[in-house]
Amino acid sequence: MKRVFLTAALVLLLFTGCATSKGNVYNVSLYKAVAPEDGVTYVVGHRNPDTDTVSTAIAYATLRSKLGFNTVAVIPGKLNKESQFVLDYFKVETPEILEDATGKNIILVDHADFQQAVPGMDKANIVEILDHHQPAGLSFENNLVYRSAPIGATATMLYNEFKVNHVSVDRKTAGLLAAAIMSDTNNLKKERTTEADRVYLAELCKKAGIQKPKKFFKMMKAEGRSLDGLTDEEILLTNYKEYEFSGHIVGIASVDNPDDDDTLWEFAERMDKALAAYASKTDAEHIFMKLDADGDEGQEDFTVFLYSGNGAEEVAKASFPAAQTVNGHIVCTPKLNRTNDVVPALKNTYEGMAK
Ligand SMILES: [Mn+2]
Repeated sequence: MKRVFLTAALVLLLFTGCATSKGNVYNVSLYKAVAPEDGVTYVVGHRNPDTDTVSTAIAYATLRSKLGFNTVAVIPGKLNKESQFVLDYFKVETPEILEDATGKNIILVDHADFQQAVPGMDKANIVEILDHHQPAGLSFENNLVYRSAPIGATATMLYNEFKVNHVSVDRKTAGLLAAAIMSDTNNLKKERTTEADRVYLAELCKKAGIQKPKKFFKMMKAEGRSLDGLTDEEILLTNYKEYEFSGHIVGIASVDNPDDDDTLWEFAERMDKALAAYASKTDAEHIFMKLDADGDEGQEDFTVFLYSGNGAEEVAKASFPAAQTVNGHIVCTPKLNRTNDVVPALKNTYEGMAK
């Protein structure tokens, strides 16, 4: 009987990874190894922040604070409407904006790419990265903790951090993380959604008191999609990221057609102009926008692929050879996903140009 108990205890210990009252020894050791001698460490996500990036910055600062580390969440710029809705809904205060990362101790969440980071990040002391994207040619002088996983949301990795550290997730944090998983996976419908995203989302919804996840997701999306009061440039920047492909700096925006399809082509014209105007304000050589629209009854949803910059049209056409031309615009059916379709296709085209 005694032996059975001992074996059970040992197995439990192995699975929990040496839990202590202060959390998991292994993880806490990692945090300690990178903790700056003094001062605060800031957690920050990518520019033009989305719900995953904001929620994970807040959640990670909460977790590390509970483990005794001086960690503060900041945001890289103004929140989009969806994220603002989520923070308001769970009564979470909006973090301060970090304008310049120079000389600061930093944890990056939801990106591993200077092109998408707060200015000055190349002169910051980056101690940790937690991300679910492909790393983009970063190199560091110092050693750091770098965790990356090919899953639906950084929020899924974050919830896992709470679990392995044996820190319970409060209602607000659970709400932020649940919303983030829904947002990044389009409520578990995106291709890169994993079993972990599914299982964790269900657990988080329970903890957050979200009884009807589908209804919550719809409400969140409706708030996010509302373009009321936004300028065309703000619409463009609602979901905009910059990348570097073979030495070319490239911006990719993603927007949903806000109204019914009658106004789609008018909206596309407006966005065309917004792209051209924004092109003069950024370092990006080419800017693209995937404008997603609903198909007619029984038809597939599609993407209108807009572009701006010298040579951008050729890149767009070479990247999507199967696209059709409708009303003078490049149209891809079924609709494109930025991570799975647009980024690899453009990357490939620029690589080909470099040869
Ligand atoms: Mn994300």
